Amino acid sequence: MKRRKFIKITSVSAASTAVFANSIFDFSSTDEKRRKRNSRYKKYPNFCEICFWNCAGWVYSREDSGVWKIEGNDKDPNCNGRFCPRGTGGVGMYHDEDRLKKPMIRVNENGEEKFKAVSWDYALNHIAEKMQALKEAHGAESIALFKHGSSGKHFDRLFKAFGSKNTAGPAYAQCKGPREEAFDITFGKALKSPEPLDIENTKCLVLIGSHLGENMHNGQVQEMSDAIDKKATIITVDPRYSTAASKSDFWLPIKPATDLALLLAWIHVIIKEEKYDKKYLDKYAIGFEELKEHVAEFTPEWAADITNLDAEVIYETAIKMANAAPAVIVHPGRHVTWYGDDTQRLRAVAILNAILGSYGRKGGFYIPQKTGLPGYPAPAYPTPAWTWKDVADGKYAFAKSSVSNVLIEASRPDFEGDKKIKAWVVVGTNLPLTMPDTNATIEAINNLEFLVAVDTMPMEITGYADVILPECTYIERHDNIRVAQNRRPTLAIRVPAARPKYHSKPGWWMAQQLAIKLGLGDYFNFKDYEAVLRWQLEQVGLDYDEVVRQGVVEFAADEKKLYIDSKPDYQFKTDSHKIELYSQKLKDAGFDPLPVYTAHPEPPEDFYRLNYGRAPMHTFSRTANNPNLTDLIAENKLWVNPAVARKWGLVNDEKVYLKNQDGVQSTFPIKVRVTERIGKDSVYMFHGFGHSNKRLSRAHGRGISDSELITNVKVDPLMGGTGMRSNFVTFVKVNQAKEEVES
Ligand SMILES: Nc1nc2c(c(=O)[nH]1)N[C@H]1C(S)=C(S)[C@@H](COP(=O)(O)OP(=O)(O)OC[C@H]3O[C@@H](n4cnc5c(=O)[nH]c(N)nc54)[C@H](O)[C@@H]3O)O[C@H]1N2
Ligand SMILES: Nc1nc2c(c(=O)[nH]1)N[C@H]1C(S)=C(S)[C@@H](COP(=O)(O)OP(=O)(O)OC[C@H]3O[C@@H](n4cnc5c(=O)[nH]c(N)nc54)[C@H](O)[C@@H]3O)O[C@H]1N2
Ligand code: SF4
Ligand SMILES: [Mo]
Repeated sequence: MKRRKFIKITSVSAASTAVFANSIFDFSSTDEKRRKRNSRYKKYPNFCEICFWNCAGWVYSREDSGVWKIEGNDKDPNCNGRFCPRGTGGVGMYHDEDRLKKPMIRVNENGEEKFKAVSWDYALNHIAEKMQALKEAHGAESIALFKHGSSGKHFDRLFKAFGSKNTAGPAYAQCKGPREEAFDITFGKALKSPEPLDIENTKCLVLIGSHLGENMHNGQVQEMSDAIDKKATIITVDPRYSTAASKSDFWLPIKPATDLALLLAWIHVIIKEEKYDKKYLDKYAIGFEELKEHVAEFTPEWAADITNLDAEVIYETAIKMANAAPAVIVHPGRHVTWYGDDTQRLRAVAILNAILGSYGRKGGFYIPQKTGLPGYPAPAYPTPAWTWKDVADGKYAFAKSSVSNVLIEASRPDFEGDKKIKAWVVVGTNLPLTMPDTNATIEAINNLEFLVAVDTMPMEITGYADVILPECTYIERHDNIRVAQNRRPTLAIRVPAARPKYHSKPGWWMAQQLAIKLGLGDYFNFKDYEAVLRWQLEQVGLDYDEVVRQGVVEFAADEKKLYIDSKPDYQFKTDSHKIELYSQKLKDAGFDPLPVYTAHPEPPEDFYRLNYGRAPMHTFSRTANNPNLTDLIAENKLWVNPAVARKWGLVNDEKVYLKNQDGVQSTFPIKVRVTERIGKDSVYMFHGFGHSNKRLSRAHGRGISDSELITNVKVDPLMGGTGMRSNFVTFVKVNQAKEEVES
């Protein structure tokens, strides 16, 4: 596959990308010069941990001068040899002088709480003793593990051995959970990551709030860029004029929270005009007649009233999709926890794709291919007495993964159930900025008996910990082999390119040492992680050293398996073995078997809906202090429509505080950016800023954290996802805030 340029973000950030690239890599030099310079460094295979696309690449490093750069591996289908700016800036995570350096424990000296540096042995003994005592007093289940990213897997093993399955991450109930369940209900299979979207071959791509280009899902952004070159129709539905909207043939500036009405109207048009894939549905689907009847009344005119879109545009875009079918993708999105009825909205997305016949078809959704590796041997794991499901007590029956917010509920002082969570181990997730309603998270934390944070940086979560364990970065450690789904199966390996800086250690080592101290060493019966990887690869006939030389191992793809056309007897993994347009399963559980639009509250007068999204040059809160990336964007700004700015007398770069519908005011102020790209009913900001940990020298106090203003959380009754977009804010001018403090 050829290398492609990324879609330029905006003229400003594109220019800064160029500056950034030149300053680190000297892209301007000739290939010959680069080859010479590269040859002075040793290259080590890795896969990027700056986001969960996990692109495979090479880290260039030298014993004397340390880590120099990281770049994509040409053989990797997740990145095709190109990293995004965050990925190339990833070396900044290694170099960041604010990194956690030593294990620390919270002590109380003369009435003052402080962190004290301790030895690894001391810190780990302390944790093991606490875990053992909690297990004896309340059961192993009373300790929860919150995790995100590669290191979480090592602690997962520890927790299974210890006897707690109360492990959860934000990548489900705060992210793609509703989508996974909607696709599972409809097609019998969750989409997983990278999403198997055949954007490369599509003739029509519909983005509903997926802000590709700002959301830098590497391979998808590259394929979208290609699709645009190949004149595919791009339809973007977003209340904000996003980067994707600016590259689209149709931009539908929908009224926020009304997407389900649009989706139902699109289904209506395609059925009414008999543009659906009749042959495909006859063969593969059930419930078409019920669907047809259900959407009969959802005309474009009906939806136009609700969505503030033109009925003609709704009609025209439906026909465009149908004419491209089956080479059409109504993008399922990723961060989809918006309004609490998200699984139903994503059901409508799944149904729309189904009637277009795009699932399992060229230019639509391909059937991903993946290989496996045997797990490293371990004794049988004990069965916990209870899990999050018992806490939820029948709620969220459609959740197939653990729901983080349920475990947080069970940690709160006002939790009345008998299955209480008493302690957390938090690995690679910054819960105060990640979970909606920061204050509620902190209340839960304050009620804990014990909190361990495993992180690379001093973050909000580490500030609340009793013990902080400094992990080395992905550049300095081994981890599990990446087994990614894609058009062809691949494996990618991560090996250390440098010794861990300071006194940091890899996550696998911490989990192993804790296991030994807890008498669970049999579950971690290996010398080091290299030995684990050697063993695993050997089982499938691969040689570790050769895999390290290649970085990525590709397996032959079975082209026939990619699309279902070549398998006439294809069976879906639903109960009926068919695509379930109408869901009896939902009906039996007391939910709408077909998606129904319900109106969501609107902002009161002088309030604006709080909209948020991705900073192209950052990943959540994890990169906010990265020296390479703060060079590009150091803080978030508040997008305000010019009419709203006029009304409030706001000007560009003026700082304001925000106050939400529940009276919660932001800790820091944010600079205003007056722009036509956001409507009059909303304001917009990047998520991941507004850090309150003073040890983040570049990120502290820069911008606002959206999470603290998201106090109205609409939980999805099907699977527990936390809808975060029903919050409204108003402006508090800086001098007004001062007056309030003084009076
Ligand atoms: N308000 C709001 N909340 C959101 C979102 C939003 O858009 N707005 N997005 C949601 C989504 S989609 C997701 S997926 C989640 C993401 O939520 P998180 O995964 O919690 O994301 P981060 O805020 O980046 O926190 C990651 C933490 O891991 C640490 N870290 C980075 N690398 C390593 C490592 O190698 N080892 C260890 N041990 N730690 C490491 C970082 O320093 C940081 O503290 O947030 C969700 N929450
Ligand atoms: N640069 C960068 N890229 C990332 C990440 C990152 O941190 N940084 N994180 C990654 C992760 S884990 C995830 S989950 C994905 C998330 O990426 P997406 O799934 O694309 O994210 P969302 O936050 O759902 O989408 C934000 C967009 O939704 C629009 N929007 C807001 N309200 C509505 C509405 O009511 N209707 C419609 N139609 N649109 C609306 C916003 O204006 C914004 O453009 O990004 C991934 N990519
Ligand atoms: S998309 Fe960018 S940040 Fe994410 S894994 Fe790939 S290179 Fe890293
Ligand atoms: Mo996510």
